[in-house]
Amino acid sequence: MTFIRKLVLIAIACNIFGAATASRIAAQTTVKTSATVPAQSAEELKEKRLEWFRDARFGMMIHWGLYSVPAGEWKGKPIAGLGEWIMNRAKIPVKEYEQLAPQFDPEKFNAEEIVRVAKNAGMKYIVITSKHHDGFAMYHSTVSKYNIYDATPFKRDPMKELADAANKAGIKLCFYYSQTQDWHEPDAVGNDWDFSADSKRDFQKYLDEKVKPQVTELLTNYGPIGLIWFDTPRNITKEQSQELVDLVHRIQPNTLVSGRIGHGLGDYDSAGDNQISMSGAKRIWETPVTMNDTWGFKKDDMNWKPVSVLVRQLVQVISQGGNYLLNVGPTSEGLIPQPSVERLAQVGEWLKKNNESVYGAGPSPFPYELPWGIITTKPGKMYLHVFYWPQKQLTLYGLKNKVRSATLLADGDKLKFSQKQDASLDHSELTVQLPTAAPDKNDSVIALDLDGDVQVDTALLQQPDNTVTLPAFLSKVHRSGDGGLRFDSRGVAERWTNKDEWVDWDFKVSDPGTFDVVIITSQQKYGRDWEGGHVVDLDVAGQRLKATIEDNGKEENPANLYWPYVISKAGRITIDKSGKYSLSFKPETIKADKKLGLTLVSVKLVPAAK
Ligand code: FHN
Repeated sequence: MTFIRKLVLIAIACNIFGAATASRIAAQTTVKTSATVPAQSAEELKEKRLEWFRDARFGMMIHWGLYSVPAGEWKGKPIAGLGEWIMNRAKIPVKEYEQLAPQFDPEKFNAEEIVRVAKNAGMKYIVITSKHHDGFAMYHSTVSKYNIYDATPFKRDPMKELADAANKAGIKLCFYYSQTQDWHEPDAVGNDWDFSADSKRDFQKYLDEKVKPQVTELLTNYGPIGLIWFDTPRNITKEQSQELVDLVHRIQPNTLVSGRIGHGLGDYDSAGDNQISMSGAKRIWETPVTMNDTWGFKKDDMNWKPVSVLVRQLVQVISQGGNYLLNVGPTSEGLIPQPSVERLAQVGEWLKKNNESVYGAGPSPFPYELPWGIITTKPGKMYLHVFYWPQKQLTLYGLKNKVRSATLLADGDKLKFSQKQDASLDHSELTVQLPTAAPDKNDSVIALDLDGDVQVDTALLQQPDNTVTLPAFLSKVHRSGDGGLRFDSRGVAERWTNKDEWVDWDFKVSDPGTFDVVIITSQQKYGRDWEGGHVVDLDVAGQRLKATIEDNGKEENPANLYWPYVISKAGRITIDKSGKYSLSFKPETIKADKKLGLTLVSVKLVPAAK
């Protein structure tokens, strides 16, 4: 920041905050930025601020703002899309949208009750919209009168009330803040219906005059803040993202900055909305998830996810080393919708019985999911989360440890088990005897007590149901030129438009036979878009197949509900002997009329029906 800009900022601050705040900001601007802090201590500071976040695992996101008043309907018409996007979707002029403020009087807002619901669900932090893209501050801001205290009849500061309640309950309070999109401001991003797209915008002015002073208020007036959840980086430059990161860390060195600050400058990675990673993420990460289809309240959105899906997603995120941030959208009265309250209570019930397998638990030692579910770990312990309860017994391949005991976590019942090793194939097998009915319809957890730290065969193994699944994220990618193929935050290969890029895998077969080869691709984005017609060549254990990617049926994945998988049949092959094999997958032609190209979730070898 230039000296002149600092002076301007201080002058502006004098006008809008009064002298005390201005001198505080002036003092802050003279503190060294992180660029001058030695690299090691910056890393140490980051590790320190990540401590609570690593343990938290489960948080509540709250999208609450003026948009809860129209609740998805404008001038008698339902507006498609997300509830909090109504101003943008219906192109509501600023002056009209502002008229929602006098109608917003959320008298039933009860911070203690919200915190109680979160705590009872097992959540450890709350991230609430202090300002979403509509630009309306949900706290008493002195930067702009466009805030809940000054512009509504409510005349309370809900963020202050939440800060007090969260503090009392030992829950971390965190603020969502939309740093680029602000449809109320002519210099910000997003509103091209009031302020024409080609009108001159001074984004830096908006950053200096609204964003930075408001973020300063949020970090100054509400006690310790766990993190600032910046969102939609859009056009922000790396320097501007860095300015915000530095501002946050300067005021509260222990406050985290979300991955969506942009340019990889966040303290942790944010997955795409509702995207649950199936691949081992390298950095600490978090995924935000809606409980129905919207974030902000919409009166006609009744598409509530069942508790089984919420539990499964939570466990899946944890088994990949991430945090699960589950959203609620309170009404204009300030109430969390009842279907959300009920689901959170049930997730909390499940967690109370199975918390040992969640909090403090590490990721699965296997790089892939298993046919019946997924795994979390602790030193000397493995937790089998069984979503699909097998008949009579559950078999696990590849565990090298000796198992000392197998216990149903929810009721402490001991289960019988046996183990076998085939040294010639380097193949190990554990079989656990099961009661007929699943003890928990959402997720029954079997705790294995092991003879030491978990050790497994991480090669791609044929599974006890005899299928071989080769996930795209575990393939070796052969790049060509600049390449385009990348993996989205689910672990699905996308942007594959260059036919010279190809992938292959090595895998182990323990039970040979005849297999149908199936290619799983994925619909993309919320538009459920998909492009087929690509021709691919496969070499499977030395046998050649040519296949066209076409829609031969769908497969739903409860962890990633919004992107159904598309099944394409590629043909049949036979493997005569157990052993190690490889499969290569090479595009011959890729159709990219919609610019989506080829996607790839996995290639599967499924035992052929006899
Ligand atoms: O545009 C926003 C959306 O309204 C919502 O806040 C989500 C939550 O992750 N973030 C943005 C879209 O990714």
